[in-house]
Amino acid sequence: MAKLKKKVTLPYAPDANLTHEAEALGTNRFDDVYYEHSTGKVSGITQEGKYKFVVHTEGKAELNLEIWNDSVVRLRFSVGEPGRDFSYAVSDKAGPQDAKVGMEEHKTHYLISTAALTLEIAKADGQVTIVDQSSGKTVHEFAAPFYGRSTLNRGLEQVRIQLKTDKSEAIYGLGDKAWDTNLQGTDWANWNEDSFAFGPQHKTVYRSIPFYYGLRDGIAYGLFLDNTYKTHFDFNSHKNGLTTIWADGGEFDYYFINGPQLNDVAARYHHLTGTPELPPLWAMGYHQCRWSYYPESRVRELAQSFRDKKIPCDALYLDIDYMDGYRCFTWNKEYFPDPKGMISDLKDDGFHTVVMIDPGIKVDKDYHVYADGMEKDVFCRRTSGELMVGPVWPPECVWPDYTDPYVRDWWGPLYKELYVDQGVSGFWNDMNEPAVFKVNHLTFPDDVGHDFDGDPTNHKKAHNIYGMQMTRASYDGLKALKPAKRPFLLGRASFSGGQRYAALWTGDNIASWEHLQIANRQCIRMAISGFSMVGTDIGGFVDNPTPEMFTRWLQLAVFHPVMRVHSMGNNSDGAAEVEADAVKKAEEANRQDQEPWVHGKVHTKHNRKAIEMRYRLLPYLYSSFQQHLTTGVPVLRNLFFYDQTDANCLKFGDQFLYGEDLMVAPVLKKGITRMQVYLPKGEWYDFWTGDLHQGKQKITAKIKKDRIPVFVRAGATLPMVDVVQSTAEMRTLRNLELNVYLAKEGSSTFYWDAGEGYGYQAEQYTERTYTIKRSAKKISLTQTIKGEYNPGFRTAQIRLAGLTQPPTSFSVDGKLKTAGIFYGKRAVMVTVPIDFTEITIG
Ligand code: NBV
Repeated sequence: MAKLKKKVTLPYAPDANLTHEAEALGTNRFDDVYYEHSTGKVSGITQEGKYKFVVHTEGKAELNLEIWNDSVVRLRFSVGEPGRDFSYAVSDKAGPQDAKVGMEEHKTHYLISTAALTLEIAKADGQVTIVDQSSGKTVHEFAAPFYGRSTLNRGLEQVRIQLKTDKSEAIYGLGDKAWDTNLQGTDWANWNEDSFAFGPQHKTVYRSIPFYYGLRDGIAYGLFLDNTYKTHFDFNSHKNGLTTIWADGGEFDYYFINGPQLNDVAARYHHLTGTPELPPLWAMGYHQCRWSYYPESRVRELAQSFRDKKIPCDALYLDIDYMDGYRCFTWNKEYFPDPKGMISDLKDDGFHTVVMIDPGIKVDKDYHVYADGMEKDVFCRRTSGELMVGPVWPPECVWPDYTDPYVRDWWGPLYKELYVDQGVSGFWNDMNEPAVFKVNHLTFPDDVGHDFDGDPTNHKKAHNIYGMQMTRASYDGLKALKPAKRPFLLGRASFSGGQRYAALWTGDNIASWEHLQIANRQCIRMAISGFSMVGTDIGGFVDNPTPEMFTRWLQLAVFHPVMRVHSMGNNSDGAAEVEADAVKKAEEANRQDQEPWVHGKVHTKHNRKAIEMRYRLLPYLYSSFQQHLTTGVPVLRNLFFYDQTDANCLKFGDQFLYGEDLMVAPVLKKGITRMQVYLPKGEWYDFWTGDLHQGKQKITAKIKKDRIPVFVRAGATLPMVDVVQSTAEMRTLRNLELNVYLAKEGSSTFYWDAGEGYGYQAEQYTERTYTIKRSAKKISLTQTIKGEYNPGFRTAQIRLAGLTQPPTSFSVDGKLKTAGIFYGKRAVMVTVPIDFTEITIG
């Protein structure tokens, strides 16, 4: 390795003050010197076991290959020997498994193949090319050899690959970026950031999901870079035909995921990084939050208002002010003298209480969490050994090192009093980037040390997984405290795989039309990046929405798995003033409320209608979530996941699919009365009117104030219920609505269980598949039932949409039914026993 004195400006480290300046000064000492590493010539490949290949190189960089299955390959470039084989992101249920693997040596390259792809490794310099066998097309093509750079002062600071791309290649995914759907021509970084009032151009937001999809010449693939350092994705932003991906350290350890369908990639990525457990049903109800509801009388008044106004609601949130002086796991006794009593009364009325827990622990020797944590030495320390101390809400905080399994085990039981003794239902982990007030870089300095599960390192490597490990510690702790309950945890920062521990909300957005559009994009993008349990601060966190904007936001959020209104009220952004009585007084004087009834009678009516729709659709939404867990296909998907060959599906980027059967076209602009909607292939029913439309066409939808365009796939059966005021009331329902949207054929699956607990893992669920078959003379709807759970419904009201004339006969399981048939404007209705096997309509 030579000390380099090249006069170069490095394109990927514009801040690197390296050799050239010093050289210009005529000295042989430099601010820093750097070393470049690559694989160099490949001298051979050896196969170790069934699925692993070691590529022997003449350069300093090494390449290890693992075939995880026919469609997923792991490529691990390391400078020097590969380090510990460890990942926070990859699920421990995933790993190399059955695949047909073959290897051939050719004059210029090696070929490693599976049943789905062929990998070519160039002998000259280790460059990799991957061909999708189903199409014979190249989907992954190095433009340069692997590159690594280390400097004398900073150590290894860059590992990088460069791929050939073309501007026609569409790029999707990458987590919560607020930008347009297609990322081609843009560049991004992943570094979890407390991004208060972020905008679409914000390069780093709250989460790091180094995973993207490429759709290249009709063929989809995915690339997941399993590296926790700051990572960078430049998708041809210099218009040079290159996608450049690099990390600020570690290994270039990545998974190439073959398609050829986008849905295949989504499902494989899910399998790799894991799916969460089914959330409790109440978590999919409507949630009301603000910064902050207090004191107790206000919380009670809030709950009462929901019930009085007949607006359904399942959860009320308490933001930081419920705590005693921002001490996590404590109550402000002045505001909440009897938390247990309040929570229990709320529960009786169908409300779950969710409270915030931050990672910043107040430095206060009389505070049990701090004192115990100090005794057990759980807080992060700098490399000098001193504690990492900084301001968040309390002016001096310390932070548990959640990357240490001992600390995670210490953290979990802290929830006991709130969760077990006082009955709090769910928790909200905020500020876990980790956010630090007052400093421009918003987080810890790099020299903070972390255990990293037994492989100590600094904050540069641990930053992006800190929040995820906090949610892991919380989630595991909650599960251990109440093993029979499904935990509900809402988190902010996360990393790939973090979906196993927490639902997410997108962070501190703004009440603006632009942010309504961002909310839509971010939720879809998060869902296709692994996090289906996602939502936004409905109405916007910063500023106040107009009544129309708020209603449109709610109408969209009916289709976001987490449906929560949140706002900052009249608070400051915290960084400016930590404890300010003045802010509290101002807040009291001007509450800036954001409940669904604050915008007058007409909007209250629209808002109620949206929330009622959410509850009416819950059986469908819950079923879709369960399907997502089994198939790995995201709950929310862009239209092009439905038909990736149709350019209009990309053009109509704001439309999306929810589950298998619904397509939503949200209204994201002010004052709209008409809107173009694109219907992809197939046939689609208008959810509101029952009108049938042919697919592959644009239609002009008339936009009403109290709803947004929603379409149902022909052939679907949508399970729905009557409006209830909370999910607790659902248990009393005896009738299930089956909305059948006729087609030649089609089927849908309804999943239901106790909505809580783990009985469903022991057959206590019911999974009912409805299949439609329509011929010239007869229509039949059959039901097959799996599982042993009795859902409580006794009847099914069948509502048939799509009949052009009244049917002449109805029979249920072979018996002719003459009474109880209603001919509505949009559908024909008939009520039958819930466990019917076949309904035939003549
Ligand atoms: O706890 C106060 C807020 C919270 O309402 C919000 O949802 C978080 O994203 N929190 C941020 C801290 C305030 C920072 C301005």
